[in-house]
Amino acid sequence: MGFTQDAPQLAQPWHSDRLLHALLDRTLPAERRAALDIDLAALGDYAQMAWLRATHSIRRKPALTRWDAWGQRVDRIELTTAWLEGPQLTTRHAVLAAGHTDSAHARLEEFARVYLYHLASEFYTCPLAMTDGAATAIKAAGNQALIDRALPHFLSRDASAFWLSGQWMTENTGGSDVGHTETVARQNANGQWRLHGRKWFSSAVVGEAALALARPEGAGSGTAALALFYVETMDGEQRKPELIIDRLKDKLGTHELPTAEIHLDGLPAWPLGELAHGVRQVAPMLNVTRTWNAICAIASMARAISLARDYATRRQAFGRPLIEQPLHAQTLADMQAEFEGAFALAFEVAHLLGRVEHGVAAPHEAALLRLLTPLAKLWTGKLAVKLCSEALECFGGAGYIEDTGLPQLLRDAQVYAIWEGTTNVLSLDSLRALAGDTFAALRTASAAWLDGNDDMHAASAIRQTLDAAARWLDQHAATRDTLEAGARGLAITLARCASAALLARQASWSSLHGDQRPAAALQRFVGHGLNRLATPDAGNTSLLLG
Ligand code: MFK
Repeated sequence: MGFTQDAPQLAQPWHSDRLLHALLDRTLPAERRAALDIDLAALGDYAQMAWLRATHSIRRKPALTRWDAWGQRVDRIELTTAWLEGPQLTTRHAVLAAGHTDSAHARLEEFARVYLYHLASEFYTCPLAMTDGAATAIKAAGNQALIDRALPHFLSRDASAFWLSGQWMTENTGGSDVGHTETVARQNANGQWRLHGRKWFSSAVVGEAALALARPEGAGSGTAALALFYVETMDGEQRKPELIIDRLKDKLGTHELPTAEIHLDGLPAWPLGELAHGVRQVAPMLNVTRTWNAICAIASMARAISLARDYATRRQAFGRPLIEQPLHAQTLADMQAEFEGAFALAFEVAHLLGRVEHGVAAPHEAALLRLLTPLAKLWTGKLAVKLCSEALECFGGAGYIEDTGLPQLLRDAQVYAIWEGTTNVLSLDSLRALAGDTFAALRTASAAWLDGNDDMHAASAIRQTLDAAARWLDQHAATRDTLEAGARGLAITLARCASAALLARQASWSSLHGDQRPAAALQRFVGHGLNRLATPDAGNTSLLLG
């Protein structure tokens, strides 16, 4: 046989991840940092094994069997191997439990695990994210009965006691505009609430519980009249008959994730709090799942770059390895710099979440967290698609071939920009977050992150871009349509400024420890430009769309 090309090899994701090591070394007290090693090493081993397993086996999808041979409705879903391994693995390594321990570092320690585990999980992280979000929303509601009932299961370190929770919001009437929710909650004479309606995207239908938005019978229309309910889906081993799975979705990616369309036909439900303002009550859940989204998006970028970089050392073209080809090296370095910015932002959101939840945040940090959460979600979602697409090109034609395992990276990455709110929905949410003095919080934080960094060019570019963004906001504050039309440019500009300032903070620390690579990433990231502000021309838009 003639020439055969070496396949890309995945280095052990924890041992080879200099960014995650540097972040945890910088941030965590020594004893907490050391205690993390066992779980992170095990999750890294699992990730490496799962990549090998996936590239050596035929990919499977979950299958729904609705009726058994004797005519009994069963709605049984067969899951893929990684999903079957999920409960054992994640409870053993405390993936969710770690985020709810009594420490300001809890969320950082949780999301370090999520980052390493995500791709191996085949998006079992999706229902995990919702379970984490449900635990957070139930705590925020202060509903003691539900805290006692559900949290020991959601946060269990024992697979046999573990429950997954869903997040049932989306309906085909409303989509992102959940104010159009048609699911109705009816209360019977005994005081028991029951839900009746149809949920259009249920990503954790195999779970044991869910939080669902519904309109109490007789309540008015719109968002404020919705209430948030807790439901359980199982009677022992059997799914409750009031929960009917209509079908599994046929999706572009995330094939292993059994996303379902469901009917609720009187499913018993318990309100989390007041029988209104359900979106306000579910917001803590949304902000947690959006953080998961950002961390999982950077995990996809890390995987794509790791494989592309390894391949560049193995593949010879035009007389030398790809990594020695100037344009190929340039492309990889550009990807690396963008990824490092996104990594810094996503993990800052995770760490801030822990600090705010444990009451140790500085006064401006709660507002900062509120703003950075949608910014991180929307920008990392877009960037994951771009970098995974670029990574596939790094393999030439092989990147387009299914059984290399590479196309799945791109297909799956597309979901980060869509679920949990599209880029535009999140851009509008960042406008909501900018109400009040949130912009000042970003300035205060950026100044602190830049403190001690000697890259004057980067510091000045960040300050100038923040000034330009503040002027843009002032200029358009009174014209809502212009503000909304430019919201994406504003959001990405702020995300890039925050990321650059965070990169500067990491670069200062790493330089002191002899590593100049974060400083190089900062220089290159700023070189790509921070300012994405655009002042929309409404006349031009309507001409083009006319
Ligand atoms: C592997 C990664 C893991 C990821 C898991 C993925 C699971 C995927 C499954 C899904 O895709 S689930 C569906 C996801 N759907 C969405 O994310 C909904 C998208 N729509 C929005 O985000 C809308 O902005 C939203 C429905 C939240 C609000 O729209 P409205 O109807 O215009 O509500 P309004 O009146 O602006 O806000 C209601 C209240 O919520 C307000 O508070 P008040 O009642 O006190 O005035 C808002 O301030 C508050 N609020 C809204 N968003 C908030 C928030 N508060 C805090 N944080 C937020 N993000």
